[in-house]
Amino acid sequence: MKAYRALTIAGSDSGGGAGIQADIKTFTALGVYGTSVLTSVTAQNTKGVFGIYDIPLEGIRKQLEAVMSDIGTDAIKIGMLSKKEIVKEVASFLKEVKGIPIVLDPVMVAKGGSPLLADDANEAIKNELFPLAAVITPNIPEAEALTGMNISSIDDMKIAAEKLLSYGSQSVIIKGGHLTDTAEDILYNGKQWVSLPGQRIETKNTHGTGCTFSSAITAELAKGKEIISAVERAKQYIQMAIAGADELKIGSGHGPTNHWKYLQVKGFEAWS
Ligand code: PXL
Repeated sequence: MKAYRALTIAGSDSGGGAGIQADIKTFTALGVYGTSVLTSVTAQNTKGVFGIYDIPLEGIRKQLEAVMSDIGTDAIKIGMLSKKEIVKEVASFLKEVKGIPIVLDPVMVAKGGSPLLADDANEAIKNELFPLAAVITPNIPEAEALTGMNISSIDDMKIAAEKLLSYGSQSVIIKGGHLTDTAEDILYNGKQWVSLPGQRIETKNTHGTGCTFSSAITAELAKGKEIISAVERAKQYIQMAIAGADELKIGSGHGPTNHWKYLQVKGFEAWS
């Protein structure tokens, strides 16, 4: 037996609900061995972001080299990259890594609205990293910022998905959770449209939802699943994590989602 491996390249959330903490909890819950390359350290809790400290470029490259030269990985997730220089450093390393699916979550703001990346990082992410990605996972505000269009319906989501796909990733998922009457996500790979209907769950405890969803996709791709079934499994995982969030009672602000819920309901499914 050999464990599947997933690498997250992302920021640290000291509060444990988002960033690499969410990613590694999710990888673990889905039976995948997680490694991490930290890009920034945030001082954060459920109430807000109190500081962002970027890791020096050399430290990012050394972490990438350390993980990949020994452990390797079956899939890679990219989350918070706070500035253009970090995007370029990560992209220059990943251009040489062939045949490993990359899930790119174009993280822009934290739950409470604090920006997590510099304005000029967006263009760099689009130009340097989208072409390397198996899938990108923007939410509606991120898709609006990346395409420059307003998105207020499923039809708008489809137009935005086509536009985003033209920037070079193999597929695009736009997460519909910010549309008022639906939590439907749309997946497009240039040939097929897949609708992932959601169930809107009323809770303020949704901190780290985007990180958790994209790392669940990464874990499933690491196990060798095709993109559509990986995304369907990840959607189940995140729906359960949100549905179970209020049970945790962590912090007094926007609490984390429940990374164990899927395990409680489905049991442990490593190497399935
Ligand atoms: O969910 C976006 C995100 C990504 N990465 C880090 C974060 C957050 C949101 O708070 O803290 C480190």
